[in-house]
Amino acid sequence: MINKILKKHLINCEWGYTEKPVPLSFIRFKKWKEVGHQGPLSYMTDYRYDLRSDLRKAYPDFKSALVFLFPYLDSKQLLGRIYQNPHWNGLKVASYTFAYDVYDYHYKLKENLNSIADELVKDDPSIDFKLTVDTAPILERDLAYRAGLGFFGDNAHLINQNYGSFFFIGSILLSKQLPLDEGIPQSKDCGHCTKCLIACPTSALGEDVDASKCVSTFSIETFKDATPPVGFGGDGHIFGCDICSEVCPWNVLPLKREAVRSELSEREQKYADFLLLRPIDEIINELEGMSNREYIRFFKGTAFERTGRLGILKNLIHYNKI
Ligand code: B12
Ligand code: SF4
Ligand code: SF4
Repeated sequence: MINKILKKHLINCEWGYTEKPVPLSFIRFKKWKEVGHQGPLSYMTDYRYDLRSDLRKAYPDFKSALVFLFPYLDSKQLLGRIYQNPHWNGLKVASYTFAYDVYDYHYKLKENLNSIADELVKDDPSIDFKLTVDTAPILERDLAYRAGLGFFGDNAHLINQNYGSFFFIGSILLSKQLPLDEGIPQSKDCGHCTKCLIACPTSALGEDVDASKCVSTFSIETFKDATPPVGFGGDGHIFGCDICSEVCPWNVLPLKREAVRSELSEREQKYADFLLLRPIDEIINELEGMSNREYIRFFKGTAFERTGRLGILKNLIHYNKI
């Protein structure tokens, strides 16, 4: 039954199953916090820090989890095409922002997970569940690792042998065990490669990710003016950063397999036109002339809503200074 439900709802998605509530890498998270690598991400170290040590702290009824990988290789390819447009202004955005027709993945994944969970409940009304996509205080990469969905690369990503690392992780935590085999955690398979460590523009990668240096932290998680990490903007990324995934050999084949679309949808065109296909000064002028409310209206439901007008403006102004 469960296999039937999953087959019906998931095209092009890998999933795994685990009954283990305790992360295998909490000690790494602890070290990360101790050396201050959370930088300004206070939500990682406040009262929610300890909740990440055991899934039962965030969801006391936990008995098992279905974990899903949702690839966004198509938006990576699409942005690659946009960057070849003769009007491209040299700016880059993380490819997850253009996934799901430029709708925020949090909503899209939850819709998808909800429809699966609803069918599980129909099948067994006594089952309770909780959906988790990014924001819950759990170590999601570790959960996917426990579900046998990949290994940890030196870029800290969970890497899946079929899909590489351009995917989101979303899960359904359940109050019952299911008649499924548990995934088996996979050992690291980076060989002698050090590409991501060398390519990171801000030297944020080492034993872990120093979030205070990561371009993503500055450009997506910092809403007011701040000093950018040394190396910011060098390659054009002004909203998130794809570099440590882009250079990873595990992404070469999955990207090659992905068909490249020639037409952009109306929404893709709208946001590409605004951010990527006109002079940067023009964007800055328009953002400066907008009210915060107008910005939110324009970017409603997209990943760009997160930083607000001032957050993205700060990224562009710092980019223009380099
Ligand atoms: C905070 C956060 C960030 C912060 C901090 C990043 C970080 N690495 O911690 C910032 C804003 C910088 C960020 C950036 C990005 N993020 Co982010 N982020 C998160 C969040 C909310 C928490 C991550 C966390 O717990 N960090 C704590 C540190 C210590 O954990 P970590 O770096 O992931 O390292 C773990 C593993 O690598 C592991 N590990 C490493 N080596 C080894 C070896 C062994 C043997 C073992 C057992 C474990 C192990 O141990 C660590 C602890 O679990 C998660 C969602 C979630 N709730 O989990 C998304 C999440 C990790 N991010 C995600 C994405 C897509 C990104 C970006 C690619 C976005 C972008 N394009 O800009 C970048 C990539 C940066 C990078 N190299 O990690 C995805 C990752 C998908 C994947 N394939 O792994 C997640 C899971 C969101 C989601 N639901 O899809 N992110
Ligand atoms: S996302 Fe960019 S800045 Fe952050 S660790 Fe990866 S390469 Fe470095
Ligand atoms: S780029 Fe190389 S070292 Fe980095 S995660 Fe990929 S395989 Fe591992």
